[in-house]
Amino acid sequence: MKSRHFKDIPEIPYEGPGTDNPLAFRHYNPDEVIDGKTLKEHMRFSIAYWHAFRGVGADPFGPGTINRPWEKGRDQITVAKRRMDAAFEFFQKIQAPFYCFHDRDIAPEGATLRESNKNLDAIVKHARAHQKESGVKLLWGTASLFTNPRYMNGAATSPDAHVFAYAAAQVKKALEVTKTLGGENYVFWGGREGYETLLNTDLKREQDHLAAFMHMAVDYAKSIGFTGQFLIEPKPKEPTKHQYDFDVASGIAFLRTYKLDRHFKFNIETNHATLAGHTFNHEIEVAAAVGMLGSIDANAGDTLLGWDTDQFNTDVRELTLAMVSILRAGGLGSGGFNFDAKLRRPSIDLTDLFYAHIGGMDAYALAFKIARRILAEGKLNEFVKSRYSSYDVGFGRDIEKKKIGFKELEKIAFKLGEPAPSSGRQEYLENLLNTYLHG
Ligand code: XUL
Ligand code: CO
Repeated sequence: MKSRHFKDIPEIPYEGPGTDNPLAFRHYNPDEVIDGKTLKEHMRFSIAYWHAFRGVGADPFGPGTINRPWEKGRDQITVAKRRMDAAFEFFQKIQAPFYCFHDRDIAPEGATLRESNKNLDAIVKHARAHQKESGVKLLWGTASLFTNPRYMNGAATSPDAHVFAYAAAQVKKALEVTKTLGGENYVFWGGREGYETLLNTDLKREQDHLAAFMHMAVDYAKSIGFTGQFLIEPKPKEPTKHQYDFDVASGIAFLRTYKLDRHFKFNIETNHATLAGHTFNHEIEVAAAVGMLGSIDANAGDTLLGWDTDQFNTDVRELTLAMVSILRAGGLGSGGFNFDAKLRRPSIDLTDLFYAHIGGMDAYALAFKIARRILAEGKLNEFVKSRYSSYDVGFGRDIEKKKIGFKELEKIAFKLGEPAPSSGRQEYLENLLNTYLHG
């Protein structure tokens, strides 16, 4: 690998928990073999192109603060290629095996759809060469159906069929390039697929249109031989006041209503979970319960703020709980942990990009190791199992096997009298969790 854009920063080494080198991993040892797989293969970390390489630190009160040296130049395609060179250098130095993008992150939008497609083709060619050379792979692709003003009323849920058609053409192309680049998944995050006011909105028609759009995507993917996993990324609000894919539960209802559930799993984002009033862990469990846990957008919100702050997550307790659920569900399959997280506005240095990802990767790797210990020792699982053990035998088992009804249960209730309550032991379990986290 030629070191051009991050000359002062070496490949981030693993130095273990004792190191005082801030540009080293303390817990993420990519080459460590656990159960026949390296930690790199277990974690499947991915870098989000839009934050790491298109984020400039702008907010509603002021412009960007982050100026990257590779952004200088007039010709947009030349700049896009140079930016991608920097991105692949970063992916390798941070030892992330995957990246993710929206079509418009990697290539500039042109004056016409044809021109945009042409730009995309040029950059995809460049990406392909980089992927081949570096071994870095595409975790998922997606289309930006929310940035351009044409999508201000939504894309698939726009009241204007012309906008729907334009969005369809864009997703068609995005599916093609995701396939070309070997993308393992394709994500639908419904940015602007929602409404601001019901005064101007036909909610039923909009949801019908969204479902029709997804069926078209599934059909088209099949026709071109794209075998990646489709993922829905729920979010309750922002940019619209009400987003249709509110949370995992409403996503399941939507997918089942429109007979799409066979084709989709969920990409769960921590900050979206908390915006929906749930914990990260809750969303994972809801998806896992129906076999629809797909991938993770790894970030964190701020408990005091009501918007999507997309911060790097260093909360090992929260991540350990999430990891226990993910491992119990059998892992993420073709998914991974994608750092959909951005630097704070004053974090303007190149080293900040490294510190941020090192912190996130270490926190996830540590949580993974702790969760494995929790599951191996089995105390938590045993407690939960024994809490439900009355359903393993007798009439409890008959309830689960649907062999019994109200009449028989009434007889049992008369016979057994008042049930004896048993403790939920929450405080004991919280203490137990702390022994894994802090010894
Ligand atoms: C927005 C968000 C998106 C998706 C991809 O909140 O999370 O970046 O991850 O469109
Ligand atoms: Co996301």
